[in-house]
Amino acid sequence: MSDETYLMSDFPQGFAHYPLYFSPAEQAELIQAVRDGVQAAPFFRPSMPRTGTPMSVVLSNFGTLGWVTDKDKGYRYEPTHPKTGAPWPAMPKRLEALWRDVTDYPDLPECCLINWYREGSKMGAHIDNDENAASAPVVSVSLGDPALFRIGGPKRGGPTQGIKLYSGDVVVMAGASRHCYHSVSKIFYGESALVPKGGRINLTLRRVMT
Ligand code: MD3
Ligand code: FE
Repeated sequence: MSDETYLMSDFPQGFAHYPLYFSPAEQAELIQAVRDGVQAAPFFRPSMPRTGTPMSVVLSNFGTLGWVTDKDKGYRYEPTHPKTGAPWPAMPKRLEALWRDVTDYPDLPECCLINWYREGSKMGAHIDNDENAASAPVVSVSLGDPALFRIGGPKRGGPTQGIKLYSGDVVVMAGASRHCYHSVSKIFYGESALVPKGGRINLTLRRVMT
C-alpha cells in the first residue's frame, strides 16, 4: 500500500491528518518564526531523567510554558529557558489560529515544543503524559525533510500504523489517540530544502494546565 492510500480507519480514534495544511509560503513564514525564536532561546540538547542519556533531537519552545528534561529533575514544563533563564519567546499567532481551526478545545495551548531532527536523530516510542490537561488534543506541524511517524496503541509493543509526514502537514491527536504510543522511526534527509541547516522541524502544540 502506498503512503497516500493508508486507511485512516486503521488509526486510533481521534487521530486526524491534514496533508499540506500549510502552503509553501506559510511554511517559510513558520521557519522564519523558528529562526527568530531560537535566536533568543537557542536549541539545547535534552537529557533523559536519571540516566542523563542525551536525546538525539535538539529542542526549544514558544509560549508561556516550555517542555524540558534533564538528568536531575526529569520531564517537566518550565516558564524559562534552562540555559539563558529568560522566558520563552511568545507563541506565534499563526499557531494559535491553527489550534482554533483544528481543535474544539476551549483554551489555547501554552506550549509549542520545537524539535529539530538532524542527521541521525529519531524519537523512540513513548506516550506524552507530562501535561495536567491530559485530555486536551495535541497538534503537530511537520516542516522540512519528511518523516516516518508510527502510532500504536495504549500498550507498548502492539501493532503500529506508519504514515509519512511531509513539510506543511498537520496531525491532530485527540481522543484515544492522545494516549497512544508513538515514535519517529525515520527521517528522509535531504528531500526538502526548507530548513536552512537541513533536517526536520516538528512543532508540537500542547495544552499543559487544566
Ligand atoms: C501522538 N514528537 O515531541 S509529533 C514529542 O514528530 C513527539 O517530533 C514527534 O512525539 C515529532 O513528544 C511526534 C507529535 C505528537 C505529540 C503527541 C502525541 C504525536 C502524538 C500524543 C499521542 C499520539
Ligand atoms: Fe510525543
